[in-house]
Amino acid sequence: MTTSIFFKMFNRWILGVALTSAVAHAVNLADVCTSEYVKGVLPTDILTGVTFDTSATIVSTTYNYSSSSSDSFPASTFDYCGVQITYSHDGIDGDQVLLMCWLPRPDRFENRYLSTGGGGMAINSGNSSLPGGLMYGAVSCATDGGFGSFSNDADSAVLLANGTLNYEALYMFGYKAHHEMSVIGKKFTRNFFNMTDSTKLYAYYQACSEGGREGWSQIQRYDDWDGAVVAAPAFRYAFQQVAHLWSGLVEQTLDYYPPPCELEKIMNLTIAACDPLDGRTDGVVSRTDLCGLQYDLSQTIGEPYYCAESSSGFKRQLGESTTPAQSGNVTALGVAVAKAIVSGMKDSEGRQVYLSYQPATAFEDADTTYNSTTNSWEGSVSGIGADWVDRFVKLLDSTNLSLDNVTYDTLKDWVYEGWEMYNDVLQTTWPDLSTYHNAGGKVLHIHGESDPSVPTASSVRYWESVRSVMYSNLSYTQGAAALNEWYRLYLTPGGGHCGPSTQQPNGPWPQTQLEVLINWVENNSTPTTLNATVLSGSNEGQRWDLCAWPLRPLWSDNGSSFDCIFDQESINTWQWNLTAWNMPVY
Ligand SMILES: *[C@@H]1O[C@H](CO)[C@@H](O)[C@H](O)[C@H]1NC(C)=O
Ligand SMILES: *[C@@H]1O[C@H](CO)[C@@H](O)[C@H](O)[C@H]1NC(C)=O
Ligand SMILES: *[C@@H]1O[C@H](CO)[C@@H](O)[C@H](O)[C@H]1NC(C)=O
Ligand SMILES: *[C@@H]1O[C@H](CO)[C@@H](O)[C@H](O)[C@H]1NC(C)=O
Ligand SMILES: *[C@@H]1O[C@H](CO)[C@@H](O)[C@H](O)[C@H]1NC(C)=O
Ligand SMILES: *[C@@H]1O[C@H](CO)[C@@H](O)[C@H](O)[C@H]1NC(C)=O
Ligand SMILES: *[C@@H]1O[C@H](CO)[C@@H](O)[C@H](O)[C@H]1NC(C)=O
Ligand SMILES: *[C@@H]1O[C@H](CO)[C@@H](O)[C@H](O)[C@H]1NC(C)=O
Ligand SMILES: *[C@@H]1O[C@H](CO)[C@@H](O)[C@H](O)[C@H]1NC(C)=O
Ligand SMILES: *[C@@H]1O[C@H](CO)[C@@H](O)[C@H](O)[C@H]1NC(C)=O
Ligand SMILES: *[C@@H]1O[C@H](CO)[C@@H](O)[C@H](O)[C@H]1NC(C)=O
Ligand SMILES: *[C@@H]1O[C@H](CO)[C@@H](O)[C@H](O)[C@H]1NC(C)=O
Ligand SMILES: [Ca+2]
Repeated sequence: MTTSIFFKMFNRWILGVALTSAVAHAVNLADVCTSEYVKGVLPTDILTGVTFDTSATIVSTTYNYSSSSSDSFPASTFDYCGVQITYSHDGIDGDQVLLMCWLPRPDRFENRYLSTGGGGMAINSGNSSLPGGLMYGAVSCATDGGFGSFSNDADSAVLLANGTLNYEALYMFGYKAHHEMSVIGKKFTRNFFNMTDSTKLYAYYQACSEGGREGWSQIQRYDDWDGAVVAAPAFRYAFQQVAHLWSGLVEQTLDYYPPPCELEKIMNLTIAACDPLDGRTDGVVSRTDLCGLQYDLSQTIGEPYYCAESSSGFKRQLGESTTPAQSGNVTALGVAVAKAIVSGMKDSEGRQVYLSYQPATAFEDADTTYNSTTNSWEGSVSGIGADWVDRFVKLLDSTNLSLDNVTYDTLKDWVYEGWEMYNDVLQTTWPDLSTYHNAGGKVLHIHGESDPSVPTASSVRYWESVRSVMYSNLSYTQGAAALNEWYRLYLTPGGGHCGPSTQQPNGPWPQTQLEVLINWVENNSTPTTLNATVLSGSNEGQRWDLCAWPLRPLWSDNGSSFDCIFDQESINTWQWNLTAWNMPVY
């Protein structure tokens, strides 16, 4: 037996004794958080076609790091070893991918690994998602996707020149970078902590929005994780990004650019009218489906609105004019714009192209801007929608897409082009999750019911696609029950995009989502309902137990009891019939 094998076995023996006798001769963070130790445990042979630049490894120790409370995890304080890993893909000149991993103190390590993701067009959230894993004893990592640095977004890397895609960057963004990070991060974790092959390393994922899409890109292909929290995923990408342009195009087509205050008033009145429909008047519309069935936005016509003058610091610095005070009465045209937005993208023949935001949601994509030269409100183009059409559909390095001459059919064409171009890489709606499911993987899928950026119905549509594809031989109720054994979807009443909404601050948010997932995976404790809490405002700390789809919430006994009920008529409102297509839209 060679010396090194002897040492490995000896170490395992020592570790085994330490674990069973629970008298660990504690290894300090300082002992192992050194450049030499880290370089020695990098898993340099784990992936074919990948070469590590070991010498570029950066290692640093941080003590008493204090992480404040966020929407996705509570506050915590911990020590960690920060490791930046550098690797490249063989055969690509100048290629360089960075991973940032935070490793817990050895006595705080709980045999867990966590991958984290990005938002918008970013594949990471800087270091800001890493504390969410450290607090549960998980090594936590983020990737830069190979886009040049942790602060470079994918859209800055995806074009080599006008007309020429950078396919490596595209596929790294689409799904490749996350798979590589999980494979490397898990093995690195095992090596760093001297885990024996027979010791289980629990692997997790947690992210929202684009990060939610990234999560699904893995769940649809691999079995790298035991569990994943995916919130408000920006998937069905070709539809999702073009849909951001719908509100602006509705205004242009109806030739009415409502002052933001007018749409805000329509939303406020909708929230007030629909709040009690869920059985409790608490400022939260827990049943946007009942709102859509029972409230007609026309009832807001003629109601007076007022918003004081305002300005953002940014605009002030540029010496631009502030947003003036706005007052008036809600107009029939304003309501027509709001109704067209809520009824979703249609083509020129009125056929449904895509689904939309729920009633009682902010009209974020519809924001007009004030022109102080003409003293009038002008349309603006959604930045992320423009970015998508310019760079990914037209392949032009430009971000000033204009809606001039654009019609409802143009949007439909852009959806179709993007769908065909990126069906295998960014669309991210593959509905057969057998690989992940057969390996025992769990999914906790969360979506704010009043999300103004990724339509809540988008998540419902995907859950239903998975149910109908994977359990096609079962009845609706049986299929739903079978799916809920391992993939559960929770809509969060009053919730906005990746957190509580400012318009319904009494609404809850499932802050301890990762802890719930860990308990489900490691202790088989199924979250029949999902623990959520009101995170601010007058009801701060109030506990809610969120219902798993397809059950819907309803307060009874004058708002004292919160039930989860089956309501077919409400479920139907979430099932959009996309009649513009002769292809299935998963
Ligand atoms: C971390 O905080 C603890 C408790 O406040 C303190 O005892 C310890 O000295 C601190 N460690 C460092 C390295 O600052
Ligand atoms: C992320 O964490 C690492 C390790 O502590 C640190 O070196 C780096 O500066 C952090 N990045 C940012 C943007 O704070
Ligand atoms: C792993 O084992 C090595 C000895 O081979 C030891 O130096 C190191 O401290 C151990 N690492 C941990 C995290 O316990
Ligand atoms: C909408 O409601 C919010 C919260 O009550 C309030 O701050 C805002 O001024 C209202 N907007 C309008 C246009 O009335
Ligand atoms: C709004 O309606 C009220 C009556 O309800 C009317 O007195 C007022 O002039 C209207 N304001 C505007 C700006 O049209
Ligand atoms: C405001 O309107 C004027 C006149 O139509 C136009 O020239 C100018 O570009 C507009 N300003 C902005 C910021 O769009
Ligand atoms: C790429 O296309 C955009 C939009 O047409 C144009 O503004 C830009 O100058 C082009 N870039 C190059 C390098 O040709
Ligand atoms: C878009 O931006 C490019 C430069 O990036 C410029 O050449 C072009 O004129 C702009 N187009 C419009 C419609 O503003
Ligand atoms: C819109 O169409 C008109 C008439 O065909 C044309 O003159 C104009 O250049 C077009 N605008 C854009 C931005 O394509
Ligand atoms: C339905 O199909 C699944 C997957 O193919 C299979 O495991 C299950 O036994 C089938 N159930 C019935 C009732 O046929
Ligand atoms: C529910 O979540 C809150 C924080 O949002 C947490 O304080 C509480 O311990 C959790 N309850 C359970 C039973 O997990
Ligand atoms: C879609 O069609 C089905 C069957 O025709 C119907 O039950 C459902 O209500 C429709 N959904 C919507 C949102 O219109
Ligand atoms: Ca309510």
